[in-house]
Formats: sequence, C-alpha cells, structure tokens
Amino acid sequence: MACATNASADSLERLHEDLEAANMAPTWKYISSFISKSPRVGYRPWLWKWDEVIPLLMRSGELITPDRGAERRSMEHVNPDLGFSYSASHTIATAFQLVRAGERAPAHRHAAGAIRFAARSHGGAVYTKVQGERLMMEENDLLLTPSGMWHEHANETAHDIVWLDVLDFPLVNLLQASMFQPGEGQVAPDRPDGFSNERLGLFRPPKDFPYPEAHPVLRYPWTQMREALHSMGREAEDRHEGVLLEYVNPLTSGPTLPTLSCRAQLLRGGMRTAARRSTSSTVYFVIGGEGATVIDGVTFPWARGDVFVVPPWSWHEHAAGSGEAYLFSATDKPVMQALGLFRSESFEENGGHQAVLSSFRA
Ligand code: 1HN
Repeated sequence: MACATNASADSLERLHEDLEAANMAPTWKYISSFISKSPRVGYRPWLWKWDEVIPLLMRSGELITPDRGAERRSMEHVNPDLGFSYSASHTIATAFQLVRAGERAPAHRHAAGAIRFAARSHGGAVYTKVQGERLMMEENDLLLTPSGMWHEHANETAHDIVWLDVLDFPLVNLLQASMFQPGEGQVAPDRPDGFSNERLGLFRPPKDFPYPEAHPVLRYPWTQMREALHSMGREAEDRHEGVLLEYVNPLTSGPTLPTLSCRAQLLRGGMRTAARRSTSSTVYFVIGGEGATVIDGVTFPWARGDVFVVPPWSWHEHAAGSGEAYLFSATDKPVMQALGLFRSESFEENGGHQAVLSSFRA
C-alpha cells in the first residue's frame, strides 16, 4: 500500500479497522477497486452452435408444455462466466424458444423488454399477440414486446417453430426493477392485424404532439430489411460493419427499444471488416451464410443459426465466407449512450486486423 499520510503505520492500521467496524471504507486504500483505467470486463466471448443446442430444445418438446407455470418452452444461452444471471452478456439474455404445431403460450407481461427474431418459420398463422394485435412471424421477421406490454404466442400451423428471444432482463435485474404479471382476462382488447404497421407508415406526429403509444411499430418484416440492405450500395459499406441497418422506432428515429438496439448487417462474399471495440456488449445471431468473427484474437467460425456474444471493450472483426452473410444483432449501446458512457476505438495496427485468417470452416 502506497499512501501519503502523516499518521504512523500503527495508528493508520487502527483507523482502517475502526472504519471497517463503522461500515466505512477509506478511498485512499480502495480507489483502484472503485475505478479502473479501462473497463473491467468479467466475461468471455462465447459461441453457441445451432447444431448443438437445437437438439436439446427439441428434447424438451415432449417434456415441457408452455402452459401457466412453465410459461415458455425456451432455453437461455448462458455465458460460462455469467451463470448467476443466466445470460449471454451482462445486460442481454438470448434464448431459443420452441412452439409446436397447434400450441399456445399464455399471455403475460413484464418490466423486461423483449424482441423475437423468427429464426425458423414456415409462415402461416404463427404469431405473437402484443396488446391484442397478432404479429405474424414470417422467417427472420423481428417482433417487439416492449416493457410492460401484454404478449402471448400461438402456432396454428402444422409446423413447429423455433425463434430467438432477446430480453434485457439481466439489466433490469441489475437495476432491481423486475416485475411480472400473468394474464387473467385483463389482457388488451383485440386489434386488427396490421394495426401498428399501418397507422404511421411514412408519417409521424411532430415531436411535441402527444401520441398514445411509445412503440408504434411492433413488426419489422425481413423481406423489407433484406431489400433495404441490398439497396444500400457500395457507398454505404462501412469498414467496420459492412452494410448495417438499425431497426428504428419511427416515432423517435431512436433505437428499437430503450435498452436494446437491433440491427441487421450484410457482409458481402469475402468481406473482411476492420476491428474495433466499444463499451457496449452485443449478441449476434447468424441469419444466413458462413463466416467468422475474431474476438480478442480468437477466431469464432459461424454458420446459419449460431449465436455469439462480444463483451464490452473486446476487439472484434467479421469475415464472410465466399458467399453473402447476414447477421442479426442486439446491443446495449442505447443504454451506454443515454448514460454518456459510450466510447469506441478502431484497431489501427496491421491494417485493422488482429489475426491472420487463412481459412476457416463454420
Ligand atoms: C419470456 O416472457 C418469453 O414471452 C421468452 O416468450 C423467454 C425468458 C425469460 C423471462 C421471460 C416470452 C423469456 C421470457
């Protein structure tokens, strides 16, 4: 311990003991515990292969029914360093959920905000009902269930469906703000299909006008996102991200949810991005294609359906295989920005690359 004080070592030691007994802590002794030079990140990057985890989800098909009590037949991606929060990142949890042909999952609502990404859908009458409106799940569609909104799921088709859930519950729990209410007849009255998507379209009320809902759009069709990614052209290709678009709240032009920004990105065949790091954490889901992401010098090869997490302050760069690759991601960047804590840095050495990536197989 190096501290400049006038007291003798003996009396200082006694002072420390007396402070501890009084439930006080001397800043001079603990300052490096309170404030570190750069983010102290307590968990690793990790990757979950679709082929390894989906068979486990399927095994639950006969063993669990999404009725009141079980609520949902879903399985969380648990980072080995975050077992206590059952989540992939310290702020974001992801899960795969199975709803079998003909099943329903009961209505409930919670303080945690969530999104669904329809990883495998055959279309038809598979939907999440949010505040009484059926939001159909075509493959790779994004649906929102923002904080406090009633939601239930139904699969009226002959095919089982698997989707990706993304929730902010680790952050909500860190803030000790969790609430949960099961539905018992008090769920929102029915609304016609397409209600939320058709109300605003190209138009929005001026910022100082009242609008009844914080989230006017609840469904983002993949057909439109895919088309938008392709319409962007080479000039919109970013050296760190390829072509990346955020799913915005059209009322505010702000992020998808206050706690989560959802994005989709296109990496053209052979694209190798330059590395960077930021104070936000991000969980990725591979929509399609093959490639790899180098995170803090370790190569994580990925293919369709895989999930991986980039912790805060971790260098990361993406590489697409020979064909196009599409990534979906959810990041806590809006939280860090709202708190004035967002920072990012580019990796400038070695042409922006952390490692030689000769070849990889997903
Ligand atoms: C939840 O409400 C859903 O509504 C899915 O489908 C996964 C994981 C943890 C807590 C609540 C859903 C969840 C969840």
